[in-house]
Amino acid sequence: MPTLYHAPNSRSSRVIAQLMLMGKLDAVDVVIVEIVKHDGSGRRDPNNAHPEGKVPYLVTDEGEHIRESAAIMMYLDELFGQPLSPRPGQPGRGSYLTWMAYSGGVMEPALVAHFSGIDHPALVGTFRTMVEVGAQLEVGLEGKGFLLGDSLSVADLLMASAFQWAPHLMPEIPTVKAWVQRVSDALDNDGLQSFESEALSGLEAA
Ligand SMILES: N[C@@H](CCC(=O)N[C@@H](CS)C(=O)NCC(=O)O)C(=O)O
Repeated sequence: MPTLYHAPNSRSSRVIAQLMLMGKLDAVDVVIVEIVKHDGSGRRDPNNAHPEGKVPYLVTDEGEHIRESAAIMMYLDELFGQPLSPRPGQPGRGSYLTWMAYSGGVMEPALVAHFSGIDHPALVGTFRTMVEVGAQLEVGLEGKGFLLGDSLSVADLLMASAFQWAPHLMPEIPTVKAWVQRVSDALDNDGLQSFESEALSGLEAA
């Protein structure tokens, strides 16, 4: 069974949401760990196998170690029969890969620069800003319910998660806001919330 290192209410929560959606939460050993938060609270958990103490982190049955949300989410989707992404050669595959890479390669740096209040020419030159991210999402969602068309994919889970946890960073674009809501509606929010509460209680009791 793969092992997922997870901290409640963090970037690894989107992996839990994905596993719930696929009905595969029981097929993964979830190790709940603490992390150091931006405000300095928390701690680096010795139980976390991630070399920098981050989450999410996945160790596969073959003993491979996978870091970065996009890689972990793609791996789990593929491991469980690819219910949430187009296979190679299928329509939407290129778009899927694009959004998965764009999430960590462009959106995350732009998002962090935005909420940190950093406006440096090198950052803007390399990643652009949240204005361009919003515009890309608006174009990508034109005439579609989800990023790849009518059905939800891992790309939606990954890309929308940033705005689910930080609604104040959501672009003021009706199409984008409606899509984030659609993605939220597709998730088992009650299930996720009770999983996270239980995980938090476990950490507090330890
Ligand atoms: N790009 C990485 C970011 C991972 C990341 O920064 N996770 C945060 C949790 S939201 C973390 O583990 N922080 C603890 C730390 O930086 O020590 C991913 O998406 O997997």
